[in-house]
Amino acid sequence: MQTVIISGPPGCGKGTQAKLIAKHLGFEHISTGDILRREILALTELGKLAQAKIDDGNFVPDEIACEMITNFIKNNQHIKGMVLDGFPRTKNQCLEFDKLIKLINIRKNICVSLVVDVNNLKTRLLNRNEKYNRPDDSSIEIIEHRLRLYDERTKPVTDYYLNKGQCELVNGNGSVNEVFNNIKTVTDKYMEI
Ligand code: B4P
Repeated sequence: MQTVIISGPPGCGKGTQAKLIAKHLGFEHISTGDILRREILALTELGKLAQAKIDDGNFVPDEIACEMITNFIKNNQHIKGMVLDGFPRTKNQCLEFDKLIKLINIRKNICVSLVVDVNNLKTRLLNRNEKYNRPDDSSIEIIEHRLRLYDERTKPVTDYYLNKGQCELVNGNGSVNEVFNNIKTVTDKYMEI
């Protein structure tokens, strides 16, 4: 199996691009954010626990995020590859994922880290709020909190993979199509398709 991690700050287009790149590579797309939002809608125990965290712009505990990915992999052992959208989100999640990589023999793993100007991020999230009304996009205070959390806890994910020589920074400021082409150049270099 091969994996592509799409990382970057909230609103950088992780979800938008992960779907497109998964289709391009013939890989499965897995978004921890989407799974959590589905659990919230279904009013499950996990959903109740996740709701308060997500709505306030915070992360769910690392163990929960790791368990979601482990379960997905257990149930999808024979797929060609997966595009991870929103995971790993902390250094701890990177370390846990490394254990999984060894366990299930993931041959190739590359992190694509999207770089987007902060004003662009804020505009995109406020626009998304008008369309989808997501509580975590509902005020500039929550958005700024999420951006701070990114700097403190998720930027180290990019640094972790940069240090391992497994990460490329990609300009995420252009149109959806331009950004897709930027990512495609990277994945087509590293992945066997
Ligand atoms: P996510 O679902 O990952 O969402 P996000 O970071 O807010 O957005 P994303 O970057 O995917 O942006 P999108 O493509 O939608 O996380 C939500 C929450 O879940 C987290 O805050 C956290 O609480 C929790 N969570 C998830 N995973 C976790 C984990 N592993 N551990 C702990 N907690 C976890 O794009 C944003 C908007 O911009 C969209 O409206 C889109 O249409 C627009 N857009 C995209 N690309 C554009 C472009 N090129 N130009 C203009 N607009 C664009």
